[in-house]
Amino acid sequence: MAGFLGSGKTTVLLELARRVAEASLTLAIVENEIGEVGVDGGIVRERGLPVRELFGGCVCCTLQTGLVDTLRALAADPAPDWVLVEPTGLAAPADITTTVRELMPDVDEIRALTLVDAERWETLAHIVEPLITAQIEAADVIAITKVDLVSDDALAQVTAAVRLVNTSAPIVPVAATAGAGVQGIFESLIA
Ligand SMILES: Nc1nc2c(ncn2[C@@H]2O[C@H](COP(=O)(O)OP(=O)(O)OP(=O)(O)O)[C@@H](O)[C@H]2O)c(=O)[nH]1
Ligand SMILES: [Mg+2]
Repeated sequence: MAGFLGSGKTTVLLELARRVAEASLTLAIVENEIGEVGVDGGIVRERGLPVRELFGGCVCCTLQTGLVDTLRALAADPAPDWVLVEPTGLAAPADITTTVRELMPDVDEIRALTLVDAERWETLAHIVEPLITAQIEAADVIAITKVDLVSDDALAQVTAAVRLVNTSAPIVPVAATAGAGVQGIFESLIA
């Protein structure tokens, strides 16, 4: 799962976790925390979900071996059907999927879900364009989040801009605080 800081990753992750459980699939969550305190890990744990936290860097670069070690430990525990990984908002998902693919050949499927913040698209697409572009390019599924906060025109503009960068991934509009659209993400991920 990728998406800039504050784009809605934890919110979507919790909603996705519910759907995974409803489908009678087992799940583990890995949170890559910024700083010393496990903010998102705490939120996930409060919901009664199993979570492991990785501190002190980003799983897309300095913590790649930490992520693989954590995934190996999960796989032995016994292996869950799904592992949802929330990296930091600065992560490039291609680096993560390449590493896991190379070092963990037993993992059946790896899907990159990228979140694009509709409300802050104009701002972020300018300020951090290379990062946002890399996140969208690497995505197997793209969720445009916070659509409840923008007009239909603005949503159409973001969708068109995202489609130019990634011509094939499904694009799902989402208002995750209300749970809307998350079923579409789940279905696209398992398709
Ligand atoms: N209105 C609205 N707010 C949302 C939506 N999704 C997330 N938010 C809000 O956006 C803020 C950030 O959401 P998070 O889920 O914490 O985002 P994140 O990407 O995990 O953030 P970091 O882990 O800090 O990078 C929170 O205040 C959420 O309640 C949405 O679909 N609609
Ligand atoms: Mg988060």
